[in-house]
This record gives sequence, structure tokens and C-alpha cells, in this order.
Amino acid sequence: MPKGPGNKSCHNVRTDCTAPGLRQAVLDNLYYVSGNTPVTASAQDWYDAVAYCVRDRMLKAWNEGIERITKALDLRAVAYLSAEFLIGPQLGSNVLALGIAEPLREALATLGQDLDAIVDGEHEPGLGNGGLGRLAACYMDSMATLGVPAIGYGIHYEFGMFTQTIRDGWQVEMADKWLRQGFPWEIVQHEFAVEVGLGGSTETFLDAGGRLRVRWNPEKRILAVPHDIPVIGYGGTFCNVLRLWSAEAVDAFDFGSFSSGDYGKAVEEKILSETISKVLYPNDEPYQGKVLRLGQQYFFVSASLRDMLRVQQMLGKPLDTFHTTFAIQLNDTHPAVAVAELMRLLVDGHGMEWERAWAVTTKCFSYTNHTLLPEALEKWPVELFGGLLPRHLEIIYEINRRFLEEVRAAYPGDEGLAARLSLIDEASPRSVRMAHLAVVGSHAVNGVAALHTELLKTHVMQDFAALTPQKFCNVTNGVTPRRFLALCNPRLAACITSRIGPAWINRFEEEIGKLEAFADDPGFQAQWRGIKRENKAALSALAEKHLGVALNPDAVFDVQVKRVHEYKRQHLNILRVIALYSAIKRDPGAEFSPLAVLFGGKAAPGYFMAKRVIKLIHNVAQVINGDPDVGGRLTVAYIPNFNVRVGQVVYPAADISQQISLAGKEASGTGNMKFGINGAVTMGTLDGANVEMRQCVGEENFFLFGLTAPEVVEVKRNGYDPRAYAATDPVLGQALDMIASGAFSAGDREIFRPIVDNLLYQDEYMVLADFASYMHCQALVMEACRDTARFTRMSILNVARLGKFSSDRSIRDYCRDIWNITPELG
Ligand code: 4GP
Repeated sequence: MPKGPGNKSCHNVRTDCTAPGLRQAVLDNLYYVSGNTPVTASAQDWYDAVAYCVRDRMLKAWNEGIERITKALDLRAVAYLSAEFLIGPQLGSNVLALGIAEPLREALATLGQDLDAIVDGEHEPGLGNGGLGRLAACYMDSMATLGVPAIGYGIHYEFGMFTQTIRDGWQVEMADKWLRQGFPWEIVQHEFAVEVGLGGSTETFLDAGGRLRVRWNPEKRILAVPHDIPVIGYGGTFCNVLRLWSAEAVDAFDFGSFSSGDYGKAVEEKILSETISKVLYPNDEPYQGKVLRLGQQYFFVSASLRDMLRVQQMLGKPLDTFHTTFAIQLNDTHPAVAVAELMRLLVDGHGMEWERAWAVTTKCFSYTNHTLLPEALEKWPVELFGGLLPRHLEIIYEINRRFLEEVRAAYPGDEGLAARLSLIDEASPRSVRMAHLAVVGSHAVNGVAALHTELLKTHVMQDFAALTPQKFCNVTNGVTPRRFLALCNPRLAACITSRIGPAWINRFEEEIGKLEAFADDPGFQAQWRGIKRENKAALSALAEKHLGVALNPDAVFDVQVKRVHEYKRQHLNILRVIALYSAIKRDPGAEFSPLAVLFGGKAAPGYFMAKRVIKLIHNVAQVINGDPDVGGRLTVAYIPNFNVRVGQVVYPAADISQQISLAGKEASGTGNMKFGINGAVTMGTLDGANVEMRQCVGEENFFLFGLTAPEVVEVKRNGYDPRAYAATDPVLGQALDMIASGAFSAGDREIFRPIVDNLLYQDEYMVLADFASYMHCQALVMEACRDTARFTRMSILNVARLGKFSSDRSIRDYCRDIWNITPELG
């Protein structure tokens, strides 16, 4: 009998996708997996029963996926190496991919259960900081949907991104124990565990053929155990795997110590080993000295490469064709040590000649850069690096020696150039430049938006771009329209499908433009507005429940959700809010269309200024929301613990999306795209992917303000003086004075002094320079919002014209320009 999801006549309890079959499967799981009946089951038991039922229906595609990679000799698969995969809640997206929402809903209803409530109750794995980790997850979704064989390799952190709670307006971090109640989506594959070494020393020896070889004798060994999570493509037929490594002790228990009575020592090794995958590091904090972080990076990279080599050997393919089996993508510099590790495995481990090994290595790797902030480019002090990875440091020196030889041959006498390009920064303390290692070891280097790639080529990596221009290319980011429209905004999705059919879900770029035909249709416009209002009401209900803040669903929802960082300029936004508040106070009777300004996002725990900005936003909110003169026309709210799940409620409810980083600082942004495809109109600077989004939607459908990247450079070159802006713009001057005078801190003039002083005397991200232009833009936004038909048209066109920003398009670009892989589907 044929089996598998989609075959409605099949009655296997693990594959049947009819409502009665699903009902039976859920009941079976409840009974046999959780040891419960519907009478005794908790919400968690129901969730588990449903999750296992859905997972069963993914296993056919999953097993076929693994067979595909391990059996097909001529297949090139992507190995996506990323220290972060922010995958978000799994149940809803897997149900969507399998297309079983309706029968499952029906089945659960007969058991007195609500599918949406079960989906909403999932605790998501927070295995990423923000954009970079979420991008990796969108790419996994697109690769599975397009039929690109891929393995995502990462770290199975025991504690993910911290949970943010707010106490008295301050961010307080709590550990994210995402595994506390188990994670039904993963399968632990003990048989593929590998040992990873750390520390120790190296020695040379002569091999049987009389060749000089090097051996690394690590001081310590840790077991890397793979946890596999299926990533199923839309349609449910193609499945890839996300393989996350967790660290265990090679010997969990030292019986010697135990029998001599030292119980603590008996388990010490276990505890030390497990710390490697214990916790995700927050970004936006200095890397210096975080030896554990380098340990994590090497740990997952080494385990992943050895896993790939195992596949290569299983296929019976010779090692010098390794690059034909795997295209290895380095997601930022976090996995860059892979370049040295693959060389070590090939040269030391398999006795390959250096030149051949280098040719294979550079054909395997490609590197994506995600940041223009110089402080975010990883550098490891040589001493720290050599202590942990002595053999890798030697290999990096050798790579560097050969590389600089080429540089000197091409540019004789230019020692300055050699020093700038070197993999080693000679300034004290000497350090290894991971971005340089990634560039030298890769055949392709890409930025994540056109402007970003341009700035990489002309500024951050100018010398490399001059040396090897052919390596540099751009792949503008994208987001998956499955999770960030079909799943998170079911009302809008149904409305779109009713007009243009369902093909947009996996052919977004090709299909979504058809919506443009309805942009001025009054009936369609009314339906569109009705949906937005319902989405806003849903978010309001949540805000009321969790924050006690009443948001008026008829107000314009103006939203900024993202990591809190000075370059993203949440403080520019709050200055605008203060200015609007002052205007109301000056003339409480004047007309003011209702506006709800919403914020959300986490600050790195050690980032003093960002945490103070969160506090300022809360204090401003408290004053404004409680002021009878405002009368609810202006409301401010901070949505705590912003994560994928919260995003899925926020994006569909926004009218205005705030993308206000200083031009030249945001590599791309992807929140901008998530808002846009849900019909929010962007208020933004010409930064990152905003530039391309504006080109696509048309300048009349985008609210632009602020300096351009070249203007930023120009103003700085001429000596930027923020105080001059505060002195000449009374609105700005007053907003700053209000903060400084304690208007939002019960008279306390100290608490926000660091913010005000920083803005007046430094203002690295030029908040004050862009303020007037931002306020002018604000007036245009309010005017547009009052013209309902015009604004609805803008909103529809934002969705219809953003087809390019599907991650499917990005993945096709990678396949064509970097990986040389032809997607099997679509
Ligand atoms: C982010 C960038 O800041 C953001 O502009 C970009 O859209 C995203 O990567 C994906 O490319 N970087 C990070 C990080 O999240 O940790 O460096």
C-alpha cells in the first residue's frame, strides 16, 4: 500500500492525514508517549502528542532526505555552518508545510482541543541573537522548499538567548531553559557522535614514507553529539536536516576518583565538557578573552567537518573531490576556523599535500559577512588562540605566509598593504583576524544587501576587493513568506489567495505582484483595512493582558522591533515621541490622529547605553500614557521578550515600520522585509536593504528621511558637532531638555544624563543630525495616514512589490552565483 502524507486513503496511524486518523494518532501518543489520557493530560502533554503526530508525518521525507545526501554520488549539498539558528516555534510551520491544518484542527476539536491554542503555547528555542540567526532559519526553510539538499550545522545550546523581563522599566535577564520540557522535534543520533580536541601541543614526526608530518596532541577531548531537527519544505515532500551538536564528556565518570572518595572530581570532567555548549553568547559585546566562545566555534565546526568527511567516505569518493560533495557556507566569521580545520584534517589527518588540500578547501568555502561595524569583526588574541588550538595557529601562520608571498609578488614593496591584508593583526595584543581567514579561505564573499556589499568593497574590505575582485558578490537577504505571511497572518493570506490563488506561498517573487491589480479596488481596500484592524485588535488584546496598556486598534500602529543598539537608533524614535508629546502639551485642543508607538527588542546584557535606552522608553511611556491631556491619542508601549513568536503577532499588526539606522551601519535588515510583506509602510533611512525595498515599492510608497551614507562620511569629515543641531532646532533642544531636567524620571537628572551627554558630545550614530528630517517625515506620514484610500494603496503595493525579498530568491542567487547547485523543485 502506498504510504506518506498526502495519501488520504492510507490508514497507517503514523502517516494517515485524515481527521479520524490524526485523532487516533494524537490519542495514541497521549497514551503511549506521555502516559496520559485526555482526562489527565496537561497542556504540555497535548502539545507533545500533537507534535509527535506531526513529526511522524515528516519522517518519510526526512529519511528520503538523509538518503539523498548519503547515497547520491553526483549530488552537491549545502553545508550551512552557523553558530545561530533562530528557528522559532516549530509546530505551526510544520503543519503548514504538510498542509494538514484543517484535518488536524477538526481532529483536535473532537477532543475538545484548539489547534491554535496548542500552537501558541509552544516555547520556542532561542538559539540565536537576532537577524543573523533568523536569516539562517529562513534559508533552511527556502532550501527545503526549493529542493536544495542541505544540512544546517550549529550548536545545541542548553540555554538559548536570555528571556527578557522588565522590572521598573529596566531589562532583567533570565536564563532560557528551552529544553526543560523536552523538545519533540529532535532526534539524538548517538552513533554519529565525534570527539573534538582542545588545547595541548603539537609534535613533528616522519611518516612511513619518510615525510615530515605534524601531530596535534590535544590536552582535552570532548564528545560532540548530534541532535537532528527536520526542516521540511512547503508541500511536505522535501526535507533537510538541521544538525546541532551538544557537548558531552568522553568519559562521564572518573571511576578512579570516585572509588578514592573524591566524588566531586569524579564528575568534574563531565561538567567542564558540557560547558562548551552551555550558553549562547549575546552579540554586541566584546569577544576579547571569551575563550569559551572560541571553544564553541571550534567544537561545532570540527564536528561538522568530520561529519561531512564521513559522508564523503561513505560515498566512496576520493577526498580531493570533497568540494563536489559539499558547498560549505560560513555564516559570518563565527565558523571561520573551519578553513584551518579542514586543512588540518586533510593534511595532518589524511596526508594530503598542502597545495591539493588548499585547492579543495577554497573550492568548498564561501563566506557571508553580516556587519559593517568594525568592532563586530572577530579577532582572537594569538596567545588565547594558540593555547586552545595550537595546531590551527600553525596552519593559519602557514596560510598567511603563502598568502602574503602572493600579495608581495603582486604589489612589491607595499608593506603597508601586506600588513593590512595579513591574517594577523600585529598591534598589541597580536591577534588572528577571522574575517581575513574567511576571505582568504573562500572562493566567494558576499554582503547581504547591495549597499552593504558596495561598502564592503569600498571600505571595510577594500584591499581584498582590489586584490581579488572576482570573489566579491552580493546576495540581498530575504525572509520566508511561509512563516512571515502565510503562517503569521492567516487572515491576510486567505485574502491574498482569494484574489490571486495560493501559488504565492512557494512562488512569492513570481506571483505576489498580481495583487497590484487590486490596489485601488475599493472593496478589496476595505477588506484589507478590516484585516489590519483585526490584527491590531489581536495585538491590543495581548498588550492589555501582559502590559496592562490599552492600545486603540483605530490608531496608527507605528512599530520598531529589533535588537536594541545605538546604531539602530531607538533613541531617535523616542526623541520623536517626546517631541510629539510636547506638541500635544502645547496645544491639547489641536487635532492629533491617534498614534500607538510600539517598541520591542533585547539589549546585550553588558550594553550599558542600550539598557538605559530601554529604561528611558519605559519612563516616557509611563508619563505619556498617564497624561490626561493626551487622552489616549498618543500611546507608547514596550513589548517585552521580543522573539520569533512575538514577531509573528507584531508584524501583521503594523501600519508603519521603523527602519531608522544611521545610513551605512545596518548591513541589510530583515525585519524591514517582514513588516513590508505584511502591509506596513516603511519609515526609513537609505540603509541596508531599505534602499532596494524603496526601489521596488516606489519612492511614493516609502517614507524616506535622513542622511545618505556618503553624506554621513562628509558631515563627519567636516567635524560633526551635535550641539549645533540641539542649539538651532528648538523642538530637538526642548526634547533633550525634558529628558535632562527629569521630566521623565520624577525630577531625577542623573539617570538619563549618560544618554543626553552622549548625544550632545559624541553622537556617533548622528541621531541629532537626522532628527529634523525625521520629524518632517513624521508629518508626511500622519498626513498620508489620514487619507485612508491612499494609505491602503501604499500598504497593498508594499506587499505586491516586495516579491524580491523572499528568501527563495536569495537561495536561488546563492545556488547560481556561489554554490553551483540547481534546485530540484521550483
Ligand atoms: C545582522 C545584521 O545586523 C542585519 O543587518 C542583517 O540583516 C542580518 O545580520 C542578517 O544578514 N547581524 C547580526 C549579527 O545579527 O549578529 O551580526
